[in-house]
Amino acid sequence: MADEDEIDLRSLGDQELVEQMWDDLYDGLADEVVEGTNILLERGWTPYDVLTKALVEGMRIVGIDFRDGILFVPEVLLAANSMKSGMFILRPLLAETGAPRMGKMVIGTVKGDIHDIGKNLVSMMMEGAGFEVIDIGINNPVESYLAALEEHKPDILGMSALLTTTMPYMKVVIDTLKEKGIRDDYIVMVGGAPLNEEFGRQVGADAYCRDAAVAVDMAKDLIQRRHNQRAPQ
Ligand code: B1M
Repeated sequence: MADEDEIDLRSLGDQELVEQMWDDLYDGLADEVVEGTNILLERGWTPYDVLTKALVEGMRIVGIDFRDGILFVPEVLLAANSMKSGMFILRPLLAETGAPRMGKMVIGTVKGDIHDIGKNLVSMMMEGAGFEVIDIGINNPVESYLAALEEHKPDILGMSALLTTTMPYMKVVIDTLKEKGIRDDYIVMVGGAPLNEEFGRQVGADAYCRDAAVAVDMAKDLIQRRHNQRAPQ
């Protein structure tokens, strides 16, 4: 009986398929999200379009119902895992642009915060744009950031936060860099849904990034400016 109810994703037009993928992501159906991702790629969609129009938009819808108390943590976790299954397919495709090496970034989600989808997406897009990315994961205390900076000597430190309760921790990290006299050794970029430009300025970051595409543009721009500043006149 269940088989009869199953939708043949290949029989759907592009828009219908994308909308079905939003539903499948909402329902946490990872296999279906993977199949939809593959079908769109076979139809010539760019990995970036699949990512933004199918997966990110699907997660935006999940976010609304989570906020409104229609979905709860277990369901949202399943949705997040489905999204990650789709991202797993897109990651190598986004990374294989053959772009020249642009610089190095250490990125992590701040202490107290376990949201990682946005951070992972930024990592993928940065890799695709030619950056080397060291992802130190979630729930990072200042010590983890310091250790990663010391070990990898990146050009950029990226921090992500999705909770209003965890975003102030970015200031703790930046203030610690200042205390140690190493703040200006790095470009500091911050992002996450509850942040904005004003917050970025207040905590002393070099840039607030609304999304992953903006993060890439900002990173390129700031690296270029640094090169120009350091070039002999
Ligand atoms: Co959480 N959660 N969650 N959650 N969750 C939010 C953030 C929330 C807004 C939902 C809501 O109420 N509408 C709300 C926060 C409210 C607030 O702070 N005011 C919330 C809450 C309350 C919670 C819990 C407290 C729930 C609970 O336990 N009762 C709990 C907290 C756990 C913790 O961290 N300690 C919790 C747990 C979870 C799950 C584990 C179930 C799951 C996370 C799974 C995972 O990440 N592996 C989850 C999810 C999935 C969400 C929502 C639905 C989706 C987040 C997401 O992945 N978005 C989210 C609702 C929402 O954001 N609308 C919500 C998609 C992603 C692509 O977007 O992360 O914004 P985003 O990233 C973007 C940009 O922000 C930017 O680029 C990205 C790509 O374009 N960006 C950067 C992000 N980081 C960047 C870093 C950069 C640059 C750009 O560095 C340079």
